[in-house]
Formats: sequence, C-alpha cells, structure tokens
Amino acid sequence: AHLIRRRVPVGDWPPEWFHVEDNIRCRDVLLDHGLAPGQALAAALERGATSILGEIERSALRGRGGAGFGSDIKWRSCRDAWGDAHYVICNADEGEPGTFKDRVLLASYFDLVVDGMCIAGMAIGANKGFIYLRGEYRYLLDRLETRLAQRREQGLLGRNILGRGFTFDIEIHLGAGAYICGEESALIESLEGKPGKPRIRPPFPVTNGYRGQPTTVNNVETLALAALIAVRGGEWFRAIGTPASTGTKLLSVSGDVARPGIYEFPFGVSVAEVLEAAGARDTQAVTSAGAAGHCLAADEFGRRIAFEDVATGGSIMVFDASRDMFEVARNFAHFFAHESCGFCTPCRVGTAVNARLLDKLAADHGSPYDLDEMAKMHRLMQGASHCGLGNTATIAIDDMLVKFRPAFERRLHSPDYEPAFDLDAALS
Ligand code: L3W
Ligand code: SF4
Repeated sequence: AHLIRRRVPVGDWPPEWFHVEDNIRCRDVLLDHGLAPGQALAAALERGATSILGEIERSALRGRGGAGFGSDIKWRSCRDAWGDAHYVICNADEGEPGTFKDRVLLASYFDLVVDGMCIAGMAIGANKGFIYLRGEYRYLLDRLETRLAQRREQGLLGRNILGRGFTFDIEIHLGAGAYICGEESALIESLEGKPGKPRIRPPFPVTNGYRGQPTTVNNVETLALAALIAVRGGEWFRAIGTPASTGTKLLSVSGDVARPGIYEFPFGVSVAEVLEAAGARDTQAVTSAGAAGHCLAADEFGRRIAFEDVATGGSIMVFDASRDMFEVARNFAHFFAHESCGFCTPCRVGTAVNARLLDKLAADHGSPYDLDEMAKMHRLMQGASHCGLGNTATIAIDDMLVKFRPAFERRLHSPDYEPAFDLDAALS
C-alpha cells in the first residue's frame, strides 16, 4: 500500500537511449532524491571524513552488488591500511543477467554517483577514483566523460574541490564484455591492463587492491546511497528497511510482467509485493539474483527481499507458467559455460559439463544419471571454485532441478534408471 507508482523525470538525457525509463517505479528515497549536483559532496566536506564514516556506520549501509558486506567496515579497513596511495573503484560492470539498475543510475543520476565516489575518497583518504564501465555501456561513455569535465569546471571534481582543499579525480575505464570482470579482483586485474582473472582473496582489495594499494570497490548503487546518507544522515537511512538490511534496494524487474523496469523498494518487501507492483500473472518462478542466485517457486513468494532472507543484487527475473524451466536452466548453464574465465578446473570443467548434460537431455539422450551428475556438480563447484562465479553458477540450476523436477523428468530417456550409490550418504 505504501508504494508510490509514478515516473521519474529523466533529466536532459536523450530519451532514445533508454528502454526502461518509461517503466521506472519508485519510492522517494534514491530515485527521487531531489539533490543538486555536488550538494551531497558539499554536505560531506562540511561534516569531515570522521563524521562521514560515523554516519555510514550508523546507517548500517551494506554493499548493493549482492554480497552485502558492511560499507563502514570496508571504508574503515581501507582508510586504515598502509599504502603509497588509496583508490576508489566504482564497479559499473553490471553484467548479471536481468540487471539494469546501475545503467539507469549512471545515465540519469550520475552526479549522485560521482558525489558518492568523491565522498568515499574523502573518507578513505584517496585522491583518485575509477569507474569500471561495462563494455556494453560504451554508448554512455562520451556523456559521462563530458559530465566529469563539466564538474571539473564547476569545482566539483579535480583539484581543491569546492575550495575545501580536497583533491579527487575520476577516470573511466571501459570493460570488454566479460562477466567475470564484475568480480572485484578480476576487475582490478583488468584495470591494471591484465586479463580479468580473479585473485586469491584474502588479501582483500581494502589492503591490496589496484597496483597493490588500499582500494575500496563499491557498486554504483552503494555509492549513490552513501551520497544520500552524507546529506540526510545515518539514522534517517537506518529507519528504512529491516534492522539487518537497512534502506531501499533498486530492483531490475524483467520477464513475464506487465510493467518491467526499475523499482525502488524498502528492504523487507515481499517477493509477492514486487510481483504485484510489476503486474505479474500466473508466475511459476522468480530468480532472485539474476542467473547467480536462488530460484523461488510460488510457495516462497511470501519471502522478503533482504540479506537475511532473499539476498539480491537487484536482478528479479519472472517466469510465468508458460515457461519451460528446463530451458531456463539450460540457458543459464550455457551462460556460465561461456563466461567462466577458465582459471580453475571445477568451474571451467563444471560449467561445460552442466551445459552439455542439459543439451544431452534436450536432445532426448538423457537419463536420471545426468540429473544426479548435475546435483553432484553443484556441490562440487560450490565448495571448490576459486571465485564467486563458480560458487554461484549452479545455485539457480540446482534450485530448478529440485523445485521444477517434472520439467527435467519430461526430458528423460531412461526413466527406469536407479542410481548406483546414495550420493548424499557418500558426501556426508
Ligand atoms: C575487507 C574482509 N573486505 C569481504 C569485501 C570484498 C567485497 C565484498 C563482498 O561478490 C556477490 C554474490 C552475487 N575485509 C572482507 C572484505 N570483503 N570480506 O566484501 O565480498 P564477498 O566475497 O562476500 O562477495 P563477492 O565475491 O565480492 C559476490 C554477486 O556478487 N554476483 C554478481 C553480481 C553482479 C552484479 C551486477 O551485475 N551489478 O553486482 C555473482 O556472484 O550476488 O553475492 O568487496 O572485498 N574480511
Ligand atoms: Fe574463473 Fe570460474 Fe574459477 Fe572464477 S570460479 S576463477 S570464473 S574458472
């Protein structure tokens, strides 16, 4: 009942750039913030670095990329780490299938994101920031560069910002279309001019990031929210959402809904409320974090979007009863087989095996053994993969195998198959 459904002004950006603007729905927290460019930065400079870190801590802001790590811990660890220079990286490599909220923030709310980067720089003691922009968002590059240049002229970026003696500048680095470069350590490798292969963590970027120096990597939305917190304070933010997941979350809602688009909800909203707002009908499944998170069946739609329940980076894909969940799983498996960086064997081989098993089932050559193999592969990859891609690549597929079993069993060639051993007993 508390949802406000209305359009958000798109500013002076050419409307032909956007496919979703007409469908933006929101509450008036982030998407309707009403701040002038630089206003949040000015408020932060007024407060000072220590006070800003205090407000971020009070807000209990958690990272919006999916993992939900505490922003105050990240910023404080980075500030306290020894280094020749500190860096801020805005992770704009928005590659999760079904995610397009950061694109809208960059296109229509760019000043808030830049303010957030400058504020992060001030808080951790950095003078340099990078925006790692998804390769597919190249069409935004000129506009973003132009805006950064304007901000330098306006005293909102570069040397002696707003005459307060603080220097911070931003460089935009364009990715080349690899999903793995959204993983922060692969992103840093790519930024350094190397192939995007994830590093071993720890050490985390807060101590050993860009060029081995202390670096904070934050999602676009996290930085925009930090800017709002600098103006309105941590208590204001903390009053929204749930105690463990404060504030609002931008959701990219796509698939079988009447009104796809970007929605801003307070954390704690139920999946059913999101579906209702987007005009979903006859929904059989929702993937909660793009291809890399859990797949919920209809009896779970009462669950809440929050780190303590359904954690999400914001990608909500909706599948109605007409969809074949076997084909959805096959599509996801091919996506991960394509995007695995190939560095470690469990993921390189596991993603390929999964895709081939599903192809085999699709070609009517499958057996129950193949379904067992996929379940086994899920457990193996979750435990043995080197980075988050391999750890999460089979979560949705495994959920579909369990929750939409008939869609897979329909494809079985040898339904009489009996497994040779009890996998659960063998693994326990
Ligand atoms: C200092 C420690 N920092 C952890 C930091 C770490 C990172 C953050 C989260 O992302 C998510 C997954 C999917 N000292 C620290 C520390 N950190 N311990 O906290 O770290 P972590 O390892 O929990 O997660 P992660 O591997 O960085 C995994 C999501 O990413 N994902 C896809 C996301 C796609 C998008 C998009 O398209 N925009 O975000 C795929 O796996 O949800 O939860 O900064 O350094 N002791
Ligand atoms: Fe590369 Fe996959 Fe291993 Fe990550 S888990 S390092 S993406 S092969």
